[in-house]
Amino acid sequence: MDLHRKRILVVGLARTGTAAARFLHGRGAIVRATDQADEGRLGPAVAELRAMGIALELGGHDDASFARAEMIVLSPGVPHTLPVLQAARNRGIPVIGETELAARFIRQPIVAVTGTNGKTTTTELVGAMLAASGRRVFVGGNIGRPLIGYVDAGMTAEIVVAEVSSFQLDTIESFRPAVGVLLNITPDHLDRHAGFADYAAAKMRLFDNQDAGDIAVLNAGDPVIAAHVATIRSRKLYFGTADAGHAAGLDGSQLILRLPGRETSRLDLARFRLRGVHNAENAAAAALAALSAGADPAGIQAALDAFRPAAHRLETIATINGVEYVNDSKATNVDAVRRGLECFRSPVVLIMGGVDKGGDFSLLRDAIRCRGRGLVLLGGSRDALRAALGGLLPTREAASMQDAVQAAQDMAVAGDAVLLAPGCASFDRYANYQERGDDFRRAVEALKPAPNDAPPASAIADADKDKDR
Ligand code: UMA
Repeated sequence: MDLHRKRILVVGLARTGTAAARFLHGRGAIVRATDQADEGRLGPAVAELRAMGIALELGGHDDASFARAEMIVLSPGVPHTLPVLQAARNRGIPVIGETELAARFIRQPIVAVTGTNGKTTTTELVGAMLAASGRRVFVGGNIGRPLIGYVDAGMTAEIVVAEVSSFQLDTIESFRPAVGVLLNITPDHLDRHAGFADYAAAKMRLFDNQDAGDIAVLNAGDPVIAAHVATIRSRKLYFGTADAGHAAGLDGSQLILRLPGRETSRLDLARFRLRGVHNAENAAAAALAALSAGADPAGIQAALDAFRPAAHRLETIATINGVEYVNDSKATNVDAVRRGLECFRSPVVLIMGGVDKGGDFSLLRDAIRCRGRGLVLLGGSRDALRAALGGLLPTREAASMQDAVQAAQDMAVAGDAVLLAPGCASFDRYANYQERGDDFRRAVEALKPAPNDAPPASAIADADKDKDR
């Protein structure tokens, strides 16, 4: 793709947009970069772009810049349906996302992972399995490292492992992963997509450009995926329970991999530290993808044994007065909250709330009835939460994270857990879910433990004990 002297508009100047603008400028394009936020909110990367000679348009978008561009590159946070983008398309101006831009340059095979929940864990696992098998990998994408940065840095890996979101898939054209992994599809981001069908269709775009030589790794137990698989042209490998004979089968703490034309491998999940049956599924999906992309069973086993849970995902912060405080700030949609709750064997005081993404909170009623001790509502979506879940449990409202943790402490009794699982995005109060989780940690650390407080066994059940759920 020749970028020299091409007039390109980059829209959205956070991590992705600044990386794309730097790359395009370096390849000789005439780059203009715009963000609706003003410079004060955007940070020093934007000043660096100006110093490079890139024209900036901050604090809003000018329609004329869209009309004058020869190509428009979007950051994932910018809706591709904005009227000004529709108008540009109508004039014949190509509008692509940064993932598509990067895909046009990446020469190595790509393993791409998508799904509503578990993407980041699975992406990291695939990368670790390939690395432990001696392969040079770059791990990036929605995980927080834009793929265009990899292209800009000279593309020195043998394999690229990319987490991709529905936003990124919305704006691909030729992006073609050699291995595409689809973990699950449940409602999320309904504030941005035109409904659940549109969201599911975006996820399925992962397979749009694959052909019979490529591989699709699919969750055998997901009804929405099952309803869409007929459109996939590549070779399908399923993960699920072992008795069903899938390519990756879970049997208690065993993971059995049966790839056509290869010896069966049995992996042991006994030392795998991530909790919950959903994480065992993530491990199964990752193992299938890594094996298909050149990892060996010994490397896969080594990566499973060494993998450590990431922060903000069912992360135990402290046990105070016999109550375990668990940070699951990454649970930003309804299904993630349900999966998290189902990992607990003790009663839970649940802290929820934030920016409502249009999910149906009432789907949590059964899980909350089974395990809930109390509910604390914090943030913008409390009316929707109260309407869907009110009356099931004692419910309190909180004005700050500190209040929420205090209210949860008042409601919990020894042996319970307090779980931050918001079921919502964080943007009403925080820049991202990490900041929200950090705030929860600080609020928990400020609680005073009783003297001689002895931590009991964790309230969260292990994955292998959960397999009947
Ligand atoms: N903006 C505009 N005009 C608009 C809308 C937004 O100028 O109409 C500007 C905003 O003012 C802001 C910028 O766009 O300055 C934000 O762009 P961005 O959200 O794309 O920010 P990045 O930091 O580049 O983050 C993006 C992904 N963000 C989203 O998809 C919302 C990050 O995923 C990703 O890690 C990063 O690229 C690197 O690839 C985050 C996410 O929440 C973690 N993803 C969703 C998820 O996982 O559920 C999809």
